[in-house]
Amino acid sequence: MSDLILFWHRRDLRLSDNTGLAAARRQSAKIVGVFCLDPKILQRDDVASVRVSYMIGCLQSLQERYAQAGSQLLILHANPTQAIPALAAALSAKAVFWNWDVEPYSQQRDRTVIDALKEKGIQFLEKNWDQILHAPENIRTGVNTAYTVYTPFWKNWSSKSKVKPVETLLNSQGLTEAENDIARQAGTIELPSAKDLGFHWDEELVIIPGEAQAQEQLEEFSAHRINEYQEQRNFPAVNGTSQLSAALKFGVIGIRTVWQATLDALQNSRSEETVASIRTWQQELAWREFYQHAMYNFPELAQGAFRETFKSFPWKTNEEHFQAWCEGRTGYPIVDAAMRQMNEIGWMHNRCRMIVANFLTKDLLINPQWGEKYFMQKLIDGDLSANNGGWQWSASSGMDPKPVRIFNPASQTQKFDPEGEYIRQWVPELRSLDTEYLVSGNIPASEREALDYPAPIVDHKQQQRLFKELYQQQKDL
Ligand code: FAD
Ligand code: FO1
Repeated sequence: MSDLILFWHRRDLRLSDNTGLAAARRQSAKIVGVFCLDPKILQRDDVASVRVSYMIGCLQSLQERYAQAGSQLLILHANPTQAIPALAAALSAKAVFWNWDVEPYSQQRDRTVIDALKEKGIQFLEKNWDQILHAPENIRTGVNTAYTVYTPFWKNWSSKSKVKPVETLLNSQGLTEAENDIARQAGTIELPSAKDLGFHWDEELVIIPGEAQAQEQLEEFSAHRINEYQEQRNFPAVNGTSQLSAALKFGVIGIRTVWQATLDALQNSRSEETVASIRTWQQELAWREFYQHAMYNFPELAQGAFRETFKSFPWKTNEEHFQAWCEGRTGYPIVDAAMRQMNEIGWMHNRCRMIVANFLTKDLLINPQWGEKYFMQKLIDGDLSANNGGWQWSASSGMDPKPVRIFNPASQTQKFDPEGEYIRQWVPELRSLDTEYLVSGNIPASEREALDYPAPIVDHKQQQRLFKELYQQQKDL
């Protein structure tokens, strides 16, 4: 057995502030990375081309980082439950290390890998968290149950001290020529392009892949925009949020580094407003963690509604309405702008994610699982826990103490896109219309027809009543 530790990357595509990688480096001077392109994930029907393109870009950049450190990132394209233990055995690695993940698929995959490694007498790192600041086991209610409500979760979570960023892998020995040959025989390949894997994204990526870019984005945001976050974050026409979600999804930046940036910003803060803004951004990071803990504690969330009332809700199955929603042709300008933003660039502003999710479930009365899947098919940051959490929150089917939440598209536009700037950007055929029409959504029929813009596919007031009736019936069952 050699000194080699294989480090298996999955959604931690970086060398800096990586807890598992730092633990590996403490135990050995020879760390070689491996990423396994997993057909079980890549062949699912909810994988966005834009997300795979971003991931491949991050892998390219990670390969460069490994080369600079004196080592390499190997690539496999196979079932990891066989390929990872087989590669480790072929290279006589003493251990395989990786960071744990909350997703149900991950848990099952990793247990199988652990069994195979045990059989081969290869060590592994026991349940090491990296994506989150606190292990789910450490954030429990007074009666030792998992939280199902955000506010008390936040109180507990934010009161706990947080680990500082861990050391970056700066140097490591790599494989010898002979070991490289062995690795090739064990199935390692050159990194394919997203296209080679069947994913076509020809547009420029809205988020540039790679660790250096994510770090730069964090520095830029936490030096300036974080101070106005509370005020700016709700306006989709404004660049008021960090756009770090894809980097956080794939662990292209470490969460401890992100948290430290908020502490530094607080320290430099000169007014109550900036402190409040930074705290608000910290709360968003806590939402991310709340949903990850929730997925870990209640894996059944991935299968459907959390609340009993919604487990057998009579959702409509109107394919035409669903298609109009997907394409951004509902006749509701704010909904259409948002869907077109996502279809075109693979990212959507949070305010708009809430508006369109609310519209699909409360106005079209369509099962949130349809929308959840469509989001996963389109988003660069598509993430099971955050997406499922966001959809269940919007559908009122999840962990939200408010029984029913209904958004009125016109009042949302009035509050958050009062000049129709965002609508004009994403629905070009409406650019020349008076702002009043864009905001109210009451576009005269003659204008609509001339612009080839659809009439509203449903009536908001009527659908709101219908939803409430159905909800009441379900509750009374
Ligand atoms: P910022 O406002 O800068 O927030 C910083 C970070 O905090 C984000 O990058 C993200 O990691 C986290 N965060 C912020 N808000 C939330 C939230 N409500 N829930 C969980 N984490 C949050 N986020 C995803 O990362 N992936 C998804 O697939 C996803 N799907 C969503 C679906 C719906 C229906 C809704 C309502 C929200 C969804 N979100 C999802 C949460 C949120 O919309 C995005 O994280 C946010 O818009 C990303 O932009 P940002 O990085 O500029 O966020
Ligand atoms: N992780 C992998 O280890 N291999 C992959 O091929 C892979 C593809 C992929 C595509 C889209 C996406 O959103 C995530 C992807 N991931 C991949 C990361 C994945 O989130 C983690 O592997 C999880 O642990 C799976 O539960």
